[in-house]
This record gives sequence, structure tokens and C-alpha cells, in this order.
Amino acid sequence: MRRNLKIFLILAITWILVAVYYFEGSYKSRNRALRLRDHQTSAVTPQSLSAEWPQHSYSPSTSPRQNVVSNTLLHMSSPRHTWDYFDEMGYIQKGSLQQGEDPYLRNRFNQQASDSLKSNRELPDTRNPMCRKKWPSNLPPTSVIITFHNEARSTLLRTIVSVLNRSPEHLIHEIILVDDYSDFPEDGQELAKIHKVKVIRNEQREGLVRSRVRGADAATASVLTFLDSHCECNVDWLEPLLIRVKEDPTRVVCPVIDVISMDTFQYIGASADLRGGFDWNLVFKWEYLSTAERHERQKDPTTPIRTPMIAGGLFVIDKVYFEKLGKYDTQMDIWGGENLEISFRVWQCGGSLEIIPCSRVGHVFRKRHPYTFPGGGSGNIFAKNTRRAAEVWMDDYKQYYYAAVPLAKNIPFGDIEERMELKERLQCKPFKWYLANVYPQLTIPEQQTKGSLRQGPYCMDTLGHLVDGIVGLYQCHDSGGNQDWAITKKGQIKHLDLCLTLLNFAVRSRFNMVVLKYCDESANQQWHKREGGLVQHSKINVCLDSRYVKEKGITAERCNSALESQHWRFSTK
Ligand SMILES: [Mn+2]
Repeated sequence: MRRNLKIFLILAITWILVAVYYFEGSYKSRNRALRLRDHQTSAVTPQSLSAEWPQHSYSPSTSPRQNVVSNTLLHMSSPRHTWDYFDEMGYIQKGSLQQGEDPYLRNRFNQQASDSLKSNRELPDTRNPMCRKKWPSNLPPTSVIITFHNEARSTLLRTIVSVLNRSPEHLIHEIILVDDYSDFPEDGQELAKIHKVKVIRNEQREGLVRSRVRGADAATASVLTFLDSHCECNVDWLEPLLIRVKEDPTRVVCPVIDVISMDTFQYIGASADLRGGFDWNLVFKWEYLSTAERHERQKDPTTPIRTPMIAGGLFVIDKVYFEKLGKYDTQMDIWGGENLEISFRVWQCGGSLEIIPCSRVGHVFRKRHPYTFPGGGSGNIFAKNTRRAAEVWMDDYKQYYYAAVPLAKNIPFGDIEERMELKERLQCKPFKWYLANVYPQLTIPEQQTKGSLRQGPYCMDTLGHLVDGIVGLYQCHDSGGNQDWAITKKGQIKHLDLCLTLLNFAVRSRFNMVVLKYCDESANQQWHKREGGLVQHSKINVCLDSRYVKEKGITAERCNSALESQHWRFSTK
């Protein structure tokens, strides 16, 4: 009898333990990030509620109060620490794809794949194992600023949830969503119900730069964190960034940007051996650190990487420093060029840019822009913004940009006086300093002499032809244009970015075709001047010849200094 009682007691206790564990577990497994802002619901009275959780004054218009109480079980189990949760399923469903709709149509990524994933899905920890340590927590809290235009609901929500779930609670002061005039205001508005989330909506399309400045102006924490609207923050992403800014507020820091597949939404770790750079076309690119640098980094893979350029979407900056530095150039439209501008400005005006390898944030990279560029195609707006950056920050070096992208010269870029004054006021260093100290890897293109290639009164002329076109002869007019040629040190004969190219090396008795191709490093494009005005191919014994110009354009025929049709005079007049 006694024994039965014992067994009964043991069973009963086990049952209670299991039950407690189960309820605790179901509570903990709730998505912490999705707690609603207005109610810490429970059996407590309204007075004690407001005392415990003061009503915030932010976002008055966009935060409809929620109906109290949805989960009685939670109330009973833990009356002072229960929350209402955001209805994730309902929110996503209202933006879901129509039957038969192309899942790539709206966002240029596979929305189906995104919608099918939970907002708090697990991610692989892509950091170097040396980063897996306890990070200090006495850091300045940050305002996270996320701007968006017609973002898919599931990616936007997952960005927010990953911020809230993978950051220490006290370090996220608020999340400011700036809705840049999306088609459906509810996409953003509904998210204002979530704890810590504040939503601002533009009355018209402003673009990334003005939206970010609006978000920054509304921010109340001392550190700003800019994120794209299709990101996922990984474990301990925030602390390594905040430490660097706390130590020195002139540091502007970025995480390593991992890749979220636009097709499957698989999360893929990116290399931490990269920095941001560019060529003279001023388009951002990732480049590998040198072998020596990589070798050096193996000693401590957690050390920050100085980067000449930031990708632009994700970074942390001290708020006072952001303002002192002149925020952003708000005359830049929609997208593009702003990362170039802020990168030059930070470096030239006394700050630094760093990639922090222990901080990882995933980003959905796409091949195309999903949204429209009002007021011009994406190319024109990109060129306008880039010109503004080049004109303000690059001094005479901007000539190399215009040489690489000649069409940019025709794009109006507006007034830059204010930014020039800013540069003056902050006593920023010249671009020459930036090149020498920050980006010595970017080499200056060789000096080219421009001129015309003449035969008597006639000049070599593109006749307006472009890639794969032949060139001919035309009366010299000495006003450049189609008769403008540069001869480079490598021996290229170049018109803008097109080079005179020998089509093949197998020499025929006549008609060895010469056409315009984009300049590259290939031998087909290398020529050298010979005695007597001959222009010979670098590899084989053929020379530029105008004998067959009427039928085939300028061709390359067996060199013969007796032939007038092979005599060329390069005139720089
Ligand atoms: Mn993006």
C-alpha cells in the first residue's frame, strides 16, 4: 500500500513537471519579437499596466489599440509577464501571391519561398568560431532605421523579427520603418503594432537618401543602424558593431553581408576576406584582400577590415557624427551613388569605414531592381547621383570617371554648392589623399594623348559605328567626335571605350578585317607605330591600310612602306 502511494506520488510529480515544462516551453517558443506594443496583457488593472509599461508617445496615428487578451492560458500561468502577439500568419496572408501569379513578379525574388518561411527561422552561424564569445553588454542602444518601398511583407517582417530576436533587448531602442510611399500603406502601418516599431510614411516617393534622413531625424537613440528591408540579422550581430562605434564615434561600421538566395531563401555565409571597392566607372564591387593581408588576418580573423567603400545598405554610425558629417546628399534621387558619396566623405573628412567580421547580416541580393525610378531610368538616376559624388569629392580625378563613362557628361546633376561648402567647413582632405592612404589599389589610368589619324585631308572616322562596326575615312574636321582617337601605352587605338581590333590572326591575302570592340587586354587590340607612318599589328606583319576602304573599311594588309594607303600621321592638334 505504502509502495503504491510512493509510485503514485512519483507519477503525479512527474506529470506536473512535464506539464510545467510543456507550458513554459510553449511560452518560450513564442516569437519574442512579435510582442505587441500596446498591451502587456494580463489580469492586472489598467493603472498597474500603464505604470509597468508606460504608454509611448510615438507613432500616434498608426497604432490602433489592440483588443486585450487573446490567450487565457498564458494569463493564468504568468499574469505579470504575458503579452499579446502580432498575427504573423494574418499579416503575411494579406500580401500573399494570387493563384497562379509569377512569384518573382512583384519583388524580383521568389516571394513564394519567402512567404513559406517563419519570421524567426533558424540561421546557420556563419561567423569564424573565434567570434563565438560573450560580448560585452554595456553598449549604447541603437535606433534601427529600415526604409522600404513595396517590400514583400514576409521579408520585411523577417528583417524586423531578426533584429528584435537576435539583439539584446536593451540595445534596441526602437525600429523606425520609413515607408517610401509604397502602394499599400497597410504593409507598414500594421507593423506599428509590434513592440518597439515605429512607422513613418512619406507623402510622395522620396528615394533611399531622403527616406533615411527622415528616419535618422526621427531617431532618439545616440547610435543609428541602417538596414535594408530584406535582411536577416544573425546571432550577436549587433554587439561587435556597437563596440567599435562606442570606442570611437568616427568609425562607420558594417557587418559582413551574407547571401540570402533570391530563389530558395537559403542563407549562405559570405567570405570575410573581402573589402568594398570600385573601378573608375564608380560602380561598387567586392574585392579580395591581397594574399599578404589574408595571411596576416589568419592570426586574428576577428579584426576589423578597413574598407574604401561600403555597399551602402547596412551600417552603423554615431548619430551626432552622422549629423556633423552632413547626413546624406539629399538631392540624390531614388537609389545609387549614395554609398560612394558617404564613403568618400567619411574617409576624406576624418572618419573611417570598417567591415566587422564577427557581425553577420544576410541580405537578399537581386539581379534587377523591383521598383520604378520616377523621373528617369535607373541608369540616368544612377549617373546623376554618381556625378554629384564625383563633382564634390573627386577633385581633378573625376576626369577618369568621365573617361570611363563618357555618357555621364550629358546627365545634369543639379546644384552642389551646399555640399562644396560642407566639404570646406569640415576641412576635408583631397581625393589625392584618399587614393594614397585609403585605396592605393586603385591605379590611375595611363595618360592618353588624343588626336586624329590622318592620311592627307582624310581622317580615320568611326562613321558613327559602334561595337563590331568597321571604321572608314572622312574629310578631317578637327572637331573630335568620330575622328577622336587615343593611343594607349599598351598600343590600343581607342575611341571612347572601343578599340580597333584585328578580327583574326590568320593572315589572308587581302581583307583582314578590323572592327571596333570594347577594349580589353587582348593581343588583337595591340598595334605599334613603325618607321614611315606604318601602324603594324603587335603580333603579325599586317598594317592598317585604307586601300579597300570603300568596300571593307580600314583593313589590315601585309605591311609595305611603299604604299600610301598605309601611311598614317597621328595629329594631336
Ligand atoms: Mn537590398
